[in-house]
Amino acid sequence: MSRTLISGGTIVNATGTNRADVLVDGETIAAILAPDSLLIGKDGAPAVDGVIDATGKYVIPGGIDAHTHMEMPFAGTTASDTFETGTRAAAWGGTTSIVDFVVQTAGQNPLKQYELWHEKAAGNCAVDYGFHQILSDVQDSSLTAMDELINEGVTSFKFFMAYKGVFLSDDGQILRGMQKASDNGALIMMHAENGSVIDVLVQQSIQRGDTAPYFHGVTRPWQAEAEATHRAIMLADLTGAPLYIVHVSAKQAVEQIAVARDNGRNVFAETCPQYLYLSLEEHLGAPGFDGAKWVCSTPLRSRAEGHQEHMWQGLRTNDLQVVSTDHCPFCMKGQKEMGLNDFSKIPNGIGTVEHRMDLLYQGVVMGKISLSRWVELCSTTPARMFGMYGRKGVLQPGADADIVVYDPNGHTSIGINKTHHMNMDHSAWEGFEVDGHVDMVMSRGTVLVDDGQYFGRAGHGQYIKRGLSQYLI
Ligand code: DUC
Ligand code: ZN
Ligand code: ZN
Repeated sequence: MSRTLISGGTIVNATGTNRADVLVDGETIAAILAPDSLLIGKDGAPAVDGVIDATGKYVIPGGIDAHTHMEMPFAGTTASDTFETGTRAAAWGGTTSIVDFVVQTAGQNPLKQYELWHEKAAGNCAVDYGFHQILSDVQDSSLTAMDELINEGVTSFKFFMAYKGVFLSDDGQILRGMQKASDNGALIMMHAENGSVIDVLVQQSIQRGDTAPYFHGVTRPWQAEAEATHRAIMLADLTGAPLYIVHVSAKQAVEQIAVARDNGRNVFAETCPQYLYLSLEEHLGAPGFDGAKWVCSTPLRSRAEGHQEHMWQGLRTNDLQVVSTDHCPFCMKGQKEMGLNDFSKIPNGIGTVEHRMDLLYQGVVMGKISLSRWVELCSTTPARMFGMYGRKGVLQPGADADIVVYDPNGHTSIGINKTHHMNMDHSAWEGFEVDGHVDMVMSRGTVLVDDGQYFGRAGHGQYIKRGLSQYLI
């Protein structure tokens, strides 16, 4: 088996940083070595097959994006990244594992859907992948299927409090799912927005003639998110199920989560880069139909109301524990433009899987989070939260050699004609110029990206059979 030394860098784990070399043997990390301590061969070179020079750079565990929707059927179309294109873009950006969502809608058998998602992903992924299951049709057979799916490594289940007629489960159905989870150890993930309220506001807005993308944000107000977040927390409390709120964007929702955690409840939450940087005013409110690029749910929030700064604060204080992307890309042409005269017909979603590591690194540059916290939010906690830690999310002997060499002195220009590999005809991040650069990406010992060149292949990525969340007792 081939041995590679990553030498001269500063290792960053969630627990701290230190100057050390990483010895990779085959697919795993064999040792973390004091700098330059590896035995030298007869020819004077280190006794390894290859050396990657990481001098002056950070060596971090590969990113884990725990919330993606590759080729997801949604709103009469399909997310534009396939497992092939989306995981390739992930690799370019230093993300070496994704957890994608199997979709069950009314009348569908979750186990059949799980098999279908395997068919979509197998042989196509550049990086490793796991699955969560969306349950939209809660009935006895779906609840029984939860047990079987857990045995398959699908240990987290997403419910929706919005999207009536498509994904929405009512409170009784959610309660039943949570009761099951409190028995079998599954983690309940929640899309927390009050769908009934939103549906009325949307209808009224369209009737008034307020049809532009901006009104997508106006008709999904923070109250709808905060109320649903509170309700989800109460339902979870009633059942004892652990709860993970996805894509939090409203500061009032964070407040609900913080109170629950302070009261000792098993409540966790993620936010996404779009809620840290983008806003209702500047992006959803862009001239003409441009705002459609940023139609996603939960929506971008008002900067004047301070939601973005509050998300950063939540990441710093651990009221929020994970940063995922909710990667769900749609092209403007033929997809977003379906809602040209009616924002409610714009497919919801933004593509970010490629840029999450860079965008969050700006938190370090701006002094909002530490280096270790960056790694914790983007890799270590996702691994622990979703039952992958030890193998993923940490640089330690025995772990998969999923490693990124990150250059803090590098620079990354984001945009459709620049560092963009996602299958989209635009970028939600066009024009972002950021400090730092993903120099080298290794997945299970194989170099996927090095110095601006791609060496990965569809089919390298393997299914991750996940365990139960390591945050549960
Ligand atoms: N939100 C999105 O923006 N897209 C897909 C589903 C979701 O919850
Ligand atoms: Zn959602
Ligand atoms: Zn999502």
